[in-house]
Amino acid sequence: HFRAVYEHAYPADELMPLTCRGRVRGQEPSRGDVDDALGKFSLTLIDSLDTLVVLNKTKEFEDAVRKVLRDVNLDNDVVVSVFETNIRVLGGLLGGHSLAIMLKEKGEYMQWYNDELLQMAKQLGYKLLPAFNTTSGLPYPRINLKFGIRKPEARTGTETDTCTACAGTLILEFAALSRFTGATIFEEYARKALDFLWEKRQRSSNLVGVTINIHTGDWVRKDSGVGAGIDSYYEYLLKAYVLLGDDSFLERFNTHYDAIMRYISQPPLLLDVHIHKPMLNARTWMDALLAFFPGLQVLKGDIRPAIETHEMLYQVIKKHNFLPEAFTTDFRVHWAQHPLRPEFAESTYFLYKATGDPYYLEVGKTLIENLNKYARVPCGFAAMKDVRTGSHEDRMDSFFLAEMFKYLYLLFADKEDIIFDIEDYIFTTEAHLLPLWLSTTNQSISKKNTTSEYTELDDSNFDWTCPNTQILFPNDPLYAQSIREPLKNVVDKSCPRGIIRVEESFRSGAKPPLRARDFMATNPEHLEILKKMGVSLIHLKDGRVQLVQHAIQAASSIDAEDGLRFMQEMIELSSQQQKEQQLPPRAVQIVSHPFFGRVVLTAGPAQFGLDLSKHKETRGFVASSKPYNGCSELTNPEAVMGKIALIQRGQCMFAEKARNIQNAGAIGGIVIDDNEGSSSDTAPLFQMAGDGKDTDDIKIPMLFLFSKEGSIILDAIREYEEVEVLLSDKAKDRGKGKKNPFNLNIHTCSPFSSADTRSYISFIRNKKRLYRVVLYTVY
Ligand code: DMJ
Repeated sequence: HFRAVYEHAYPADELMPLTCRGRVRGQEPSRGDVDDALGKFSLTLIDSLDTLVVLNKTKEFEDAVRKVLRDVNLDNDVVVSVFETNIRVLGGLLGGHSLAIMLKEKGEYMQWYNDELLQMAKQLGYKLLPAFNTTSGLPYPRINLKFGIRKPEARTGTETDTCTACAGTLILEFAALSRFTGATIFEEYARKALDFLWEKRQRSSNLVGVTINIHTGDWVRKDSGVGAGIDSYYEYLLKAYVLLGDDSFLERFNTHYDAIMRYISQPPLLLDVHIHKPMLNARTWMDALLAFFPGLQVLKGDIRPAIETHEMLYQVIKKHNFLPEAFTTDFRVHWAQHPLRPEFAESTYFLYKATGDPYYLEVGKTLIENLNKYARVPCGFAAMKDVRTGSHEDRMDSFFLAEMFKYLYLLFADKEDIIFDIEDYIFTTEAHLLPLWLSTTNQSISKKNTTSEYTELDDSNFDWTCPNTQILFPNDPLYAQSIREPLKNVVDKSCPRGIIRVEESFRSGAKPPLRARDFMATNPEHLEILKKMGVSLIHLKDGRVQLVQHAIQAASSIDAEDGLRFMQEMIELSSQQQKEQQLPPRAVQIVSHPFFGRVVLTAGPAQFGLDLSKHKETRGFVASSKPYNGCSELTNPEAVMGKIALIQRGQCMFAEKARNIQNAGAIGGIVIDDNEGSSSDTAPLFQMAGDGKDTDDIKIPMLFLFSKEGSIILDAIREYEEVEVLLSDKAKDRGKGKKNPFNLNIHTCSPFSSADTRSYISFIRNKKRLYRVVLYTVY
């Protein structure tokens, strides 16, 4: 496969394995951010240099280094990602240099080598430095290799945000560069960025968000997990401690780790939460990047949750052949692609090293078999476009050779198969090898003293010790298996056998500590009780709240039963309230040419304004309001006067929008969802609630359309300008038996089906909020 890269792609950055050619940026259709890794610097060649040595391809390594020195230009007029260039190219050059000097010292290969890769690394390091020219010290996300930043020719430098991992994954490469060369500036810059992120952590939860403003330090995205956008920030804090021996990095890592285990870890799941309200889950799905986390937990010495999460991920892989880019909490595919990411192989390698359990070799074998069976193509390995269909994408990212090959090889390699002692090195996030002796070289940058800023963590888990298999598995070779055993069917989709125990539990008449009718999602005490009962609260994008119970996450079996009772009460409350509060969907019908009433869009009603079920329909031409969100007085009243105004959802209450368009003279309003891709086919309709005040002043009818339906009207305006619609209770030609969107009381098989299981899905309304209840029960 290295040969395939040389033959078909070199000197291009990446191989296109389906068409057997190189991917040259600018010559292929743009793929957006993904292309920011491509700097016309033979990315795959540099990223895979040290893999060649690990695989004992020393001669090939020597040739590859010569090619890099002869052909690679780091001065291209191309805008690249600072993060990707650092981990793949700077890391690749430094990993190559580390092994080149190791080989030279051995006296056989690389005798001619005179630190040339290091000189290239230094040149690249200086090219990245202008990115740090911000008051915060956080780097800009992109830089032009030739023109730097901000100059007009640079075509970059106007960005305001970056991801936490992007700003926090520099210290290993930058410190190594400083220590190899004696130029301290690199380590200083990387430290400054890390210091700033630490300062900005959310102080009550000790979590960081996904995206931060590089000028103000404000969190732009306040959700927090261990996957995409944050992952390697945590990894580099722990590894910086290992490589540089600076205690402050370990203290920071431990503080974050404590928060992760408190809020994000919901074994075997790792679920994103809000940094300000860490008891609230922010998502119903997990991304594939978090698969590195069990490997990091091994390095930290916390093996039990590492085994649990890894086992859950393995079962997802067995179900879909690969880890989908994102999957739901009930293990369905959320994003179907898989770009041959190495994170799971990485964790498998570290777990095998920690446990010696041959189970992990079996896991590795499955990974290799699946790669050969589903991803191998004549010119290499192709990314999966959709793990469900097995379709391919013409893409083989450089990390496939840099990381996947390395970790899979190392998993099966004996000590004698590797020509150097791998234990003398640390793996960067791109699996490049940096020698641990750097910790005692050129230490001119002052270490931060440990200060009272760090909370004492009262837990032996945070001892200043390295993981030790003797302590981790005291006299029990079956320890890892005993942790995996209860999880062995966690993702299994086989149907449960019975529900007797659930019903028995309810017949006993016991009441949960929190009654469903009293529950308020804003009450912190209620949230505590929920957590104890294994019930997670997830805020959905459309404003609803989802309740999910995983009985295995409850504090005890009694709490789990309480959780069940609570969920059962919620379901009962739901069906009761559904009966009371059901509202038939409304319709927006396009009646003008060329639609003539044939296009009928399902719309949600409002709890205020003209009730279309009691009054005649409203007919009128549509006009977009300005501002489009309708949150302030309209600047185009002449355009909406006597018309039905279109307004975008968000930024203020529905009632406020209604008042603003009514004041401008509109005869009705249609609010269009701002969640791209939403549709009444896939999301349940809801009523637009008032603002808690008297809404009698709102006289015009208001309807809600999801984004897909809304864009039909917007497209029609673009094409025909004059578009007339009818807002009504129900269009006359609509079929009867269309399913009631509120009436979803579905019994399905739970993914947690190690034994008797049952799940319910139901939509309920409680205290004017719509809840979706999903109950997973495990026995
Ligand atoms: C790699 O480039 C690195 O591991 C990075 O930290 C995130 N993940 C990709 C591969 O998935």
